[in-house]
Amino acid sequence: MAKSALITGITGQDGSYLAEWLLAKGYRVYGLVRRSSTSNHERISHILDKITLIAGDLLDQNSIINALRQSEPDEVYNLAAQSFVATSWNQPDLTGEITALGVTRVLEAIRLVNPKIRFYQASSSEMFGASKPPQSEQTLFHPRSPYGVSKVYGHYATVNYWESYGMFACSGILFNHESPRRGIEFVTRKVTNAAARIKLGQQKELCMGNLDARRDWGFAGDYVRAMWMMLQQETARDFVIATGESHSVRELVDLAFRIVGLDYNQFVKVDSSLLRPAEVDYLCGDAAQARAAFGWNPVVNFEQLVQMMVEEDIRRNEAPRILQATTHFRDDDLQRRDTPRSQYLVANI
Ligand code: NDP
Ligand code: GDR
Repeated sequence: MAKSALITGITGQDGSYLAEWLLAKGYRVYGLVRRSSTSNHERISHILDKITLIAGDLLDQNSIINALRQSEPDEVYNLAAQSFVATSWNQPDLTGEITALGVTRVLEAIRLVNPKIRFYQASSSEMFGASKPPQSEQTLFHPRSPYGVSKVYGHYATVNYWESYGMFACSGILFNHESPRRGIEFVTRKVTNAAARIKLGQQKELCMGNLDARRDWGFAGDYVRAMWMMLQQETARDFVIATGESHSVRELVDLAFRIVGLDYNQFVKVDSSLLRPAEVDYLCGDAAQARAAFGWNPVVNFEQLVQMMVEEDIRRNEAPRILQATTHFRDDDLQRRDTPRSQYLVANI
């Protein structure tokens, strides 16, 4: 019988790529989605007829238990989070509720419903924070934001359920990974979208924060493969997933503007209000253990990633604006597999 997986955070960047990957592997795919007054299924609109959405929220224990009972999954991928680091200083309480305690709620639901379910937790290189590169599974955690602190909680909650109950619970410590589906507030999309819009004459300048921060940026499509591979191992174990190459935000900006034939110095301004209260200066991951254990390697490099994102942002900004229609549906409508719910209207506004 086909395996089944439940993805929390299926409407996000990683959730959409992971759902595609699992469908291609023959899984029955379920996604936990929270209620929203407008539809937010853009990233999964092309697979809505192949997946089953279940209404629920990481803030609500019962809804997670219900989702597990309905989907009867072999594997749970906990990707849901308040994932934007900058927002975590403005909403530390909510970030902790979702990104930290939400992990306990999912683990506890699994323990109650079926402790044999395999569990993947989306841990983050933000947990390393101030620790010097290269960062590996042996590097000390020193988080620098309420988000990073919450991810450390989620990481150790996962370790604890494995140690306490022998559950197959593990974490991927993933470094930054991007794609044309990345949220517009994250630095890569903000930059590639601005480069495209400035090239097309739709924007005049780009205000940025710290240009000297360094990140190890990979392609999200490569990273979801590693999530799945981790749950196919014989024993639960945590792995760092990274490219091993680090670039500054300035290098990112320079490359994106060169791709559209422009000099970033003429358009980019530093705005001190975008600087963070505490910064993670230098991330560069060492994924040697994942390479040795299951042969994981990234396929897309930094230059190809930025090129792909700039090209897609040019295409999107050139096209007539696409508006997603607001559709109203009941929770049980969400679970019908046959009807795609996202309808798109095209308008020239
Ligand atoms: P996104 O921000 O794109 O997606 C986050 C998802 O979480 C969305 O589907 C969102 O739903 C959902 N969500 C937020 N709050 C809740 C809630 N209370 N209940 C249920 N669902 C909720 O993140 P990414 O796809 O980029 O990242 C996936 C995971 O990996 C996150 O946990 C992130 O912290 C972690 N991570 C990401 C890295 C990266 O570089 N992308 C690197 C390392 C870790 P909605 O659409 O309703 O907002
Ligand atoms: P990060 O990603 O905080 O690493 O977390 P983000 O793209 O937001 O920032 C990367 C670096 O760029 C600097 N920066 C700016 N960032 C944003 N967003 N906007 C700006 O204008 C700007 N100018 C400079 C930031 O200061 C930072 O140093 C991401 C998220 O996906 C997390 O969920 C995930 O866990 C980590 O990556 C790994």
